[in-house]
Amino acid sequence: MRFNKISVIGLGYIGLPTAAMFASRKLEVVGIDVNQKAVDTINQGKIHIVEPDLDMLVQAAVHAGYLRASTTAEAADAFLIAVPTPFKEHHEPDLSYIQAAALSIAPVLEAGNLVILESTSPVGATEQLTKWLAQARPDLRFPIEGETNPEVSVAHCPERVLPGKVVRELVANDRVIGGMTPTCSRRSVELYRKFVVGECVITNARTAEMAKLTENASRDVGIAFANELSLICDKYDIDVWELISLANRHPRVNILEPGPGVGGHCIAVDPWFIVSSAPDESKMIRTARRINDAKPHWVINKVKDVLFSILKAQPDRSARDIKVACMGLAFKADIDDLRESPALEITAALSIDLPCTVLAVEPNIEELPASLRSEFSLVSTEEALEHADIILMLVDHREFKQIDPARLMGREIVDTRGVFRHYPHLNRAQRSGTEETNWSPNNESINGIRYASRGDKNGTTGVSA
Ligand code: SAJ
Repeated sequence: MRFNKISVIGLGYIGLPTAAMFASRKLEVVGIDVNQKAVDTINQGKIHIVEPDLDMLVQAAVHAGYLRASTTAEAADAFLIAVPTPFKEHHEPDLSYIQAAALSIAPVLEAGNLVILESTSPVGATEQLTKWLAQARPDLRFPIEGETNPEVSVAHCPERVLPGKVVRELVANDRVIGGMTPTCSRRSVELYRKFVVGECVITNARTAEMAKLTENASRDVGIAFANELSLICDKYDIDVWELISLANRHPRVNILEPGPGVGGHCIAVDPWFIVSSAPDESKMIRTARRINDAKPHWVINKVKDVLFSILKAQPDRSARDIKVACMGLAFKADIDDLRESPALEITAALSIDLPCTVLAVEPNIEELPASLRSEFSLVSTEEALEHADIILMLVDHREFKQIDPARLMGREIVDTRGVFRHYPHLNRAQRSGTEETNWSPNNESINGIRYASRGDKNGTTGVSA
């Protein structure tokens, strides 16, 4: 079949790069989004999100006339739905965006069209999408309820690209393609072949839905293991980064990294789609979610411990005089995405709980979302390093890894990401904090950095959380 015109519904972190990728192959692409500002930005050849190389791709596609955006659906040969699937109360999946997308394209659907659901979805969602389309267009035949000769094909092809590497992974990653029928799968493969170099593996819609949820649940369980280790190490005064790097020298061990918690709109969300539909069977998946969700609270308590230690050691100071720099707000390194970010959650909680001044640093955004502006202020890395008493490292952004250790002189550090793990003197200090390393929290002889690993030794605290 010929795909002359492709429509992508939802121009976010997945939809926009996918639309640009088809356009880069000289196919006519129209992207549909409810956000007028995003539509206007894209039509100027610009982008409204931060993603490496995407700006160039979109600019080229728009200027060459292959890509444009609109708020109204129009007829096309193939429709790709890439809208959010958050969860509602009790962690149940919210399919309202998929339903809205279905209702928006239904009036322009024609016999011979292909509809692909890319949004990460609970098992059964593609079937539900097909039902919504069939209800809206009783004049067309859809691949449900034993229909042997559907006029419209429907498939699930979950996006699997990593924010920060989207452009590369869209082309290189294998795709799992689950059609409502084998023909739906084959037609979808034909479409993705326009730009996907990875393998397109065919299965059915339900298995494709579950495959995507399994990938993210597997990563969540792995991170929960690392986060649990960080708590155990804290208790035993062991450097968790060193521990993991040693264990990972075993040929069959590959432990992930601890952090301040798990963020983003995928890994912190998708495992619940399994738990909510199979609650009795999903014990490990649920426990992992809870471990990762609890980590931000643990970090908040660590900062409070550090604050109390400062006040104990310097009774002339009051908590109001203390400045806490929260380094990073995004949910992970080198992106601007604040959704479900543990760093943001921690920063907001500290600014509410503590009388201190909270300075937030996020090099990837220009300004704070309006809802946060009254809670804390956004400052540059430079300003934070100049004024902070406590440096709380929350995201391992490129800029933070380049901080000169000498700039940390006299500050208390809580490093949830191991950003400073490669500074040998800090690591030595973390391990012992004793004379053995010629270091103590009150002795600033090693680059003058006050940095202890865990616990409150000698009255001053720094933590590698
Ligand atoms: N994180 C850790 N430790 C680690 C790895 C990650 O704390 O060792 C944290 C990150 O800091 C972040 C969160 O986990 O807060 C999630 O980050 P991530 O890089 O693991 O994943 P996402 O959410 O950016 O993208 C994931 C990817 N899924 C897998 O790797 C299995 C991606 O391929 C998916 O396309 C994406 O979810 C999605 O859209 O579902």
